[in-house]
Amino acid sequence: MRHLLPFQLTALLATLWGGAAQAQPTLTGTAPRANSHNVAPTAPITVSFSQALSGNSITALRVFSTQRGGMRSGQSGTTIVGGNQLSFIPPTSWKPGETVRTTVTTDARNTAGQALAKGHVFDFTAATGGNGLGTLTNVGGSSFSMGAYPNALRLADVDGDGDLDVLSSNSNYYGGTPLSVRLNNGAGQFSGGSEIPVASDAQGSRSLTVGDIDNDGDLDVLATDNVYKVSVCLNNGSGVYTVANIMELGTTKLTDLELADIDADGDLDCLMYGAALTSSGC
Ligand SMILES: [Ca+2]
Ligand SMILES: [Ca+2]
Ligand SMILES: [Ca+2]
Repeated sequence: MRHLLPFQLTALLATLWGGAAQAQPTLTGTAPRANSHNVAPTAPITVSFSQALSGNSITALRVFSTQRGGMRSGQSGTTIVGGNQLSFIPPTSWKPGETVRTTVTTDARNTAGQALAKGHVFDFTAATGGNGLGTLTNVGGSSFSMGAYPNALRLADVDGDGDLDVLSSNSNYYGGTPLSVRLNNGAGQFSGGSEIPVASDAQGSRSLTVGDIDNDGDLDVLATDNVYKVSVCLNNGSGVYTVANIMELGTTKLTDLELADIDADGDLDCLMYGAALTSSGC
């Protein structure tokens, strides 16, 4: 039998080591950290990985505002790859107290083309202003009309002008319209008479949620009736909504719903609850 000399063995091991498959990249940290509160209004989002990323990994970072601009990344701001970090720099401040939802998808790849093993989702909350003591002061203000008997309210900048507008799901015991939108003039005064004919039963619309479900940079609306229907309303960017779809979920007697990227693939999914728990992709 022929024996390998020591230098020959060393060369063989080096060859084997050099040919071994590189591990997939892993996510090692985020800034802001998941579930952080009091995040600075203009804070960038930075995700760190175990390896340097390829340049086309910029599509892996998806940033969803719940109050302004909907899908921020890819629509506004700048996403950059730098070594083992992927960052998003917002062009406008986060809204005070808003929840920002972030997904890192498996589009993140190392320079050898290997994908992140699994997607990752994290949220943070932007800092609020004021004195931070929870003291509210009545400064007067004006009243305004929504549809009759609102069941639920949401604040979001639906027309993209930088101020928060208001939406309500309404009962329609007396024939009112089930979903109302009122626009802010920037000074906290609301006007307009936009009424959206979402699906409703005898008790109107029970609840609503806001998110950018078509990834075009504006905030869309999902609204439930009181039984089993969910209306999908798409925004034209100016706060004008069209009912694009009505989902029928069976006899679940819906109570509330929420949008979040449940499967970490970069789009918002919808979780609804009522008499029975039902989840559905949007
Ligand atoms: Ca607005
Ligand atoms: Ca949208
Ligand atoms: Ca998803």
